[in-house]
Amino acid sequence: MKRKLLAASSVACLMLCGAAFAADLTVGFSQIGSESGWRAAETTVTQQQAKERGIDLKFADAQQKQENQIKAVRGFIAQGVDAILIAPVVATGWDEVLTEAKDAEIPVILLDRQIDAPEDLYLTAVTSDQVYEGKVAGEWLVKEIGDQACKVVELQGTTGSSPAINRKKGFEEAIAAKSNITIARSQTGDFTRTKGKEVMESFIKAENGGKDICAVYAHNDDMAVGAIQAIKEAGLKPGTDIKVVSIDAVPDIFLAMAEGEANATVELTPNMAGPAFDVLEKFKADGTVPPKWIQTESKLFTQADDPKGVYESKKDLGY
Ligand code: GYE
Repeated sequence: MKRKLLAASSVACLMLCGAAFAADLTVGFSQIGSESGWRAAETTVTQQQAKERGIDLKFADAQQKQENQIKAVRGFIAQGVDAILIAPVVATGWDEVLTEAKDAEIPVILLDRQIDAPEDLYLTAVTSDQVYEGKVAGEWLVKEIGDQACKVVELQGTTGSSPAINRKKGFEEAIAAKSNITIARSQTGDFTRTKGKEVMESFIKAENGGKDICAVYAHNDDMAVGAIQAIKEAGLKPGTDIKVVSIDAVPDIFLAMAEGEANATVELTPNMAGPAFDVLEKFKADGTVPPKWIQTESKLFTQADDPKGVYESKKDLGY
């Protein structure tokens, strides 16, 4: 009788324990901070995704500092979590702490930014192709401007972060063959509205009150929104006197587009955690090793794409 019960319970376990195991995962998430609307949405979506899957998510906000991220990751290792998600603020300086996670046999998944480290130090990275995003933005401008002479000012993302490095590179590649388009000024606005506005004000001052600027390329929408404000305060028309192209596709940029004040954006999904948890659950259940890079889509939106409608469809999605 006892034996039968045991046999029956192990069959039941075979069927259910896998699912229960996946449902019992504890995952640490080292988030960068909340510098942008996109970042806030990513945090919300990650929390929603964890909840839906019964994952216990330990959240740590690094307030833009890599040292805080390293501390958080060490904390997660000490707690013995089942996996760690990191949105790495900068690309370098990760080898040591990732080796510690590897030694503790805790898989690490990178979210939304890439790093310069040996690939065996993390399970996978869920990101967009950031060089491509820059290219899409640059190609849009090339088409828009034609053969007109065009001085561009660039608002870079956080210095040393993979999106800042790659979005710059992609844009430069797209305009390389066009001698009429030049990047006159380029500076970091740290992915925030406030700094985007500040830096744009200084660009405007330096470029004949903004009259010499033909377009602003911002590495994210938040900086573009800040720049739009600066352009208006200088008495110029954003979207017309100065074209505005950026990346992320957050709801607010669609409002600006609907007003004719922004011209184009490249969409970045805030749902990096969904694909990350999918592969993590498989990895934990049967050892399936995911590809090193899970690439999310990048789609161009312009004023022709019903910005008001897109705004309505996006505004409740955790932004
Ligand atoms: O585009 C920006 C941000 O890491 C790709 O980080 C991400 C970027 C995103 O805060 O808004």
